[in-house]
Amino acid sequence: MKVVIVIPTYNEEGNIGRLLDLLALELLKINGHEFNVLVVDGNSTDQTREIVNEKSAQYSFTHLLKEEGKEGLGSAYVKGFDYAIKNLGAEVLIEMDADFQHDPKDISRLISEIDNGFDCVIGSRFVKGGSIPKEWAFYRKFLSFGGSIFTKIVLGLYDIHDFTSGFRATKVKGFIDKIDFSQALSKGFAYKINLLFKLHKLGAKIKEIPINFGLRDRGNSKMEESNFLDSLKVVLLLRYKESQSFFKFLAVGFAGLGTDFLIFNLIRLTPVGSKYASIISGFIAMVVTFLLNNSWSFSDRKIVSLATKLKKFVLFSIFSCVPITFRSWLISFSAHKISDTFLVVNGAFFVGILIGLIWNFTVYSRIIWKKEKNG
Ligand SMILES: Nc1nc2c(ncn2[C@@H]2O[C@H](COP(=O)(O)OP(=O)(O)O)[C@@H](O)[C@H]2O)c(=O)[nH]1
Ligand SMILES: [Mg+2]
Repeated sequence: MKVVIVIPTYNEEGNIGRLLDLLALELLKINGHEFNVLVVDGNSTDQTREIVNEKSAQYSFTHLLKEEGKEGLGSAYVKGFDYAIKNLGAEVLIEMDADFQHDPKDISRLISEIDNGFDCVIGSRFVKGGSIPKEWAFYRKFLSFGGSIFTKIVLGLYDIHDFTSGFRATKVKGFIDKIDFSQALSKGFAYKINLLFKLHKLGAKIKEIPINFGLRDRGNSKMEESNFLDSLKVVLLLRYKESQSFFKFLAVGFAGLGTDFLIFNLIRLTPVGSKYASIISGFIAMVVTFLLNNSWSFSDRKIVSLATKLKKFVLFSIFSCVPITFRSWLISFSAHKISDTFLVVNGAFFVGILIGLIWNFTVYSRIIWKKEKNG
């Protein structure tokens, strides 16, 4: 396969030349793949570019992509991926730092897991056998490890341990090429969480292999102070976007209840009477919630044609009656079997509402507004 190792740099004159020398030796040892190295330089003010140019005269696998300025790690990778796919025919992309915190010897281990059929392989610091530098100050260890635990819980990705590792290999076809990078939530370091989350959503088979994350060899860290807040923002935004349909569905539910109540009381006062008023208001509320869910809560999977709309509305109405019927049964059952008191009956009422919410949301999102695969 054609593998491109993308290395972003900013003022790495002390490291990049030696890293390319080492890569030249290491890559020779890996059989069956064609390697290129793409250095994406954020307009370094030191000799980084000159050194990369010299090395590319020496090693034909070395390429330099020049950015106009230092625009963040995420930006550098997006440009690098794009260039690697279009100009170097990349089938697998490797993300790697220039400062020897990632051991070039581990590249063969990343690649062999790709060969084993995985779509994304993470050089992980937080699985058995992996490590972060013991020299790191406590707060840095805490932020790094705690950040991954936090991300894992908030995003519900319990099988991933290291969300921000900068050392990963990912297949292009079906994965990187399916991602719309213009929608990325961060231009900085937090793009890593964003990208991994999207790969997971695309169904990528993800494997973590342990790495010992070293100390930076020369030069200083190029990371911005704002990384922590930026990562927090990305994690929370991803969560919100994931659950957006649910929050909107709740709001629509309330709007439906309000409509029902209002129309019921308006019609009740006319000669129609209470009994028919509740049937009419219930039906109108059903139509309103259906239309609001269609154009708002599930707008990404909107039903457009009239025929499908009618068909789905009938389904919607039938399914929506299930929790209402279940709730009345639960209330009368509890009243008979336990006791007909305020607490028991209202307890049953709320349990019924809760189960109804879960039922309705599941049916709406899985059946009525079902997501089309690869759509
Ligand atoms: N092109 C580009 N490279 C960057 C930028 N920020 C960091 N880098 C490079 O990305 C890699 C990781 O950054 P580093 O400073 O080592 O991060 P740390 O290990 O978290 O302290 C290094 O090779 C940096 O030179 C940037 O804004 N643009
Ligand atoms: Mg580093």
